[in-house]
Amino acid sequence: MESFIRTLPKVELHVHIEGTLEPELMFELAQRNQIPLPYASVEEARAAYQFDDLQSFLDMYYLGAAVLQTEQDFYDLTWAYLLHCQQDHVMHTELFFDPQTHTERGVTFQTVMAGITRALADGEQKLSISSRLIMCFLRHLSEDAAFETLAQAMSYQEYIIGVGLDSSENGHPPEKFRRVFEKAHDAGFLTVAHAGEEGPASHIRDAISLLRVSRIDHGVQCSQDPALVDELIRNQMPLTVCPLSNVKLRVFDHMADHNIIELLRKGVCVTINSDDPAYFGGYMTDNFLAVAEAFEVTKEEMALFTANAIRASFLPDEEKAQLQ
Ligand code: ES4
Ligand code: ZN
Repeated sequence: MESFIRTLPKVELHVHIEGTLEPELMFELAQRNQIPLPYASVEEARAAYQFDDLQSFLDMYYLGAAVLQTEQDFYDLTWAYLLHCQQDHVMHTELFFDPQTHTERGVTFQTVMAGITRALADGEQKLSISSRLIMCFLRHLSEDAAFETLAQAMSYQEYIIGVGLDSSENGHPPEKFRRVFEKAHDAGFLTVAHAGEEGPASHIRDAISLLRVSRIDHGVQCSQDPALVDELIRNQMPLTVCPLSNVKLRVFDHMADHNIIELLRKGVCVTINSDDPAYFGGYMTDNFLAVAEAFEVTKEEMALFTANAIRASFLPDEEKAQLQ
């Protein structure tokens, strides 16, 4: 099973590029840009990655992202992630980026876009890894700030396939961004949203009905509402589940308590993803292995995660067919 999983072709649909910043690169960029870090060493940074919940992680994630300043920094970050994709047999990836994390610090939207898209173009050319980019609004910031960010994205529609919603879920329901998502839809963006990670199942229902999402990011709290699970099965609404993330952020106490295999066997279109691999202890292969170790699963079931991810991807049908 282990060697089967290592070479299994994979598709990633839920990864925050800022969450792929390994401590080694964080220190290199901190030095390059003269940014102070609260850690004395790479080892000390890694040791600090113990979280009680989503917010305790987000505080550290925004702190780490502060070392990202130049176009080259965003290139280096994205290229390092793509090398992990190559190692893990990831054929296609759909990445999130959080422009507000950077524009709030005075780094321009253009700087962020230029660095990420240059690396993704190299990934396509040199590594044959296809990709799409999804821009996330930080839900702890205002509706107005999201509208401003959407306005900036309008000039980059060639590079941004959709918009999403991330950061602190509790206290910031989908409803807060209904009008922003309406405008994004009108402009031709696809939409996704983090929902039912820590927050209630009602956030999943509201993301579907109010934000008209094509996928739910996480969505594991759907089990609180059996009628919702039935609807997810009927509609084949994809869930981009992140197993190691959910254990690190204490959504589930142990991997054996996770509901991903139960949902898969019921017929929900669940996928496996890495979320913030530099902080949660692993990339795609590590997430697949963690699931296979915690449950008695067949190779067919593990391959079904890839088949689901191909189906749930934002690629045109011809390109989906080529991945199968
Ligand atoms: C995130 Cl795990 C998670 N949840 C919500 N927002 C995020 N941003 C980066 N990682
Ligand atoms: Zn996420």
